Amino acid sequence: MKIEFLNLGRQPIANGFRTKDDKSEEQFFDLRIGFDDETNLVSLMGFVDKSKLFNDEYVYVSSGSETMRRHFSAIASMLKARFGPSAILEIGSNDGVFIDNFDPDSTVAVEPCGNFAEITNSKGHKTFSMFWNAQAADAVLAHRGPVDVVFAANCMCHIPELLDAFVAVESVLAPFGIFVFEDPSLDEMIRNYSFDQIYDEHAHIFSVIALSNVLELAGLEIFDVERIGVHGGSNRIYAKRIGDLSHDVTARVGAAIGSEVALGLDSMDTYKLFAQTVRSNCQDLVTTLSRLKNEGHRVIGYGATSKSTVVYNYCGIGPGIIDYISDTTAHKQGKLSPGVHIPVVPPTAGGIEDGVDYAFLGAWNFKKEIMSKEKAFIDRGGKFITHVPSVHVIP
Ligand code: JHZ
Repeated sequence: MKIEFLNLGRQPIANGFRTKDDKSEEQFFDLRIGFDDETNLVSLMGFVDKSKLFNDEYVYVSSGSETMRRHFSAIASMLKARFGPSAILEIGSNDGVFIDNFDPDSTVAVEPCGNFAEITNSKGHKTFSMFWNAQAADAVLAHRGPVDVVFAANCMCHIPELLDAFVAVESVLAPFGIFVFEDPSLDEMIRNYSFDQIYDEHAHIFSVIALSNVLELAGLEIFDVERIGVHGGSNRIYAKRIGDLSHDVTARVGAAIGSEVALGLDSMDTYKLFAQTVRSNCQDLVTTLSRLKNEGHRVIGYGATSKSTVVYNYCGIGPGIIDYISDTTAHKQGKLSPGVHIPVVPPTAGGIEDGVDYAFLGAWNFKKEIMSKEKAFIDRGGKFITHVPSVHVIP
C-alpha cells in the first residue's frame, strides 16, 4: 500500500511556461508523494495525464548544458567499448544528444514529444513518436528486431506504469541483451533534502531497492549499478534477464542496496523526517530571500528548471522577490514561469548583469558549470544562493 509522506500543495505543470498574453486558465494539480511498503517504491500519489506533460510543445532540451553533452558522449563511448552493441534502442531520445553518437544503421528510438522525434528522424535515427509501452515495443521489433542494448536516461522515472514499461523492455531484448538506464537517486534526494526532484514529470524517484523489486516482476535483474554526479546525483542501472549468465552481478549492487538500507530507504520513518526538514528549509528560504529583498538587494533566479517551479510554488516565491529568471533555453525565454509567473529572460551577454546582488540557483545541479561561467559576477561580489541541502550562500 502506498502511504503519503509529503504534500507539496497545488502545483502547475512544471514545464508549463506561459506566453505573457495567454488568457487560458492555468492548470494546477495536487503534488503529493508516498512510499509503497511492499515494493518500497517512492511515487506520486496521483499522476498527471501524460499527454499534458509530454507533447509537441515540450520545452526541455537534454543537450542544453556542456555537462550533459559531455556526459552522453562519454556513456556512448563506454557502452560501445564494454558491450559493442550492433543494435541499440533509446527510449526518450529528446533531441538526440545520446543516440547521435551511434551509426543510424544500428539505432532505433522512441520519443513521445513530436518536436524532438522530428529532429532525430531528420538525422536518420528511426524515431517512433510514441509513449513507451507494449505497442511501441512492437513497432521497434518490427523495424529493427531484438536489440542488444536498451538505453534510457531520465525517462523510466517518468513512466507511471513502471512494471508495464519494464515488461516492454524485456520483450525487445536480444538473448543476451541488456538494459541500461539512469535516473535521479532517491538516496541523494533524501540525503540532500532536494525535494524539488519531486514534480509532475517524475512519477517515481528510484532507490536501487525498489528497482530491484519491480524489475524482478518483469523477469529482469540488476547486475551493476553506478552512482553518477549528474542531475543532483543519479544511479545508472545495468539489468539483464534473470537466468542470463553472460554478465556477472558485481559487488556494487549489494553495496548500493546495503547503504540504502543503512539510510532507512526501506522505512516510512525516514520519509517522515525528510518531510519535516523540507518544510522548515522552505520557510528558511522565504525568510532569507525576503530579508535580502527588504534590505534593497536585487535577486534573480538562475535556470528556469522544473525543479525551481516546485520550489517557487511550494514556498510561495514570486516576482515580488525574484526580478526575473535567466535561462538559456529559447523555448522558455520571453515567457512566464509556471504558477508564480516570474519572467524568463535570455542570459545577458557577458554574464549576470551589473546591479544583481544574488542569484538563486534553480539549476543547482549545474552549480560547477554555472559558477565557472559566471566568474565575473562572483568577482564583483555577486552571490549564488541554494536551498540544497539547506539554505545557504555558496562560498
Ligand atoms: P535541468 C528536466 O528537469 C526535466 P529540469 C526532466 N523531467 C528531467 O528529468 C530532467 O530535466 C533531466 C538552464 N541553464 O537540466 C537550461 C542555464 O540557463 O536542471 C535549463 O532550462 N544556464 C526531463 O528542468 C535549466 O537551466 C546554464 O549555464 O529541472 C537546467 O535544467 C545551464 C547549465 C543551464 O532540468
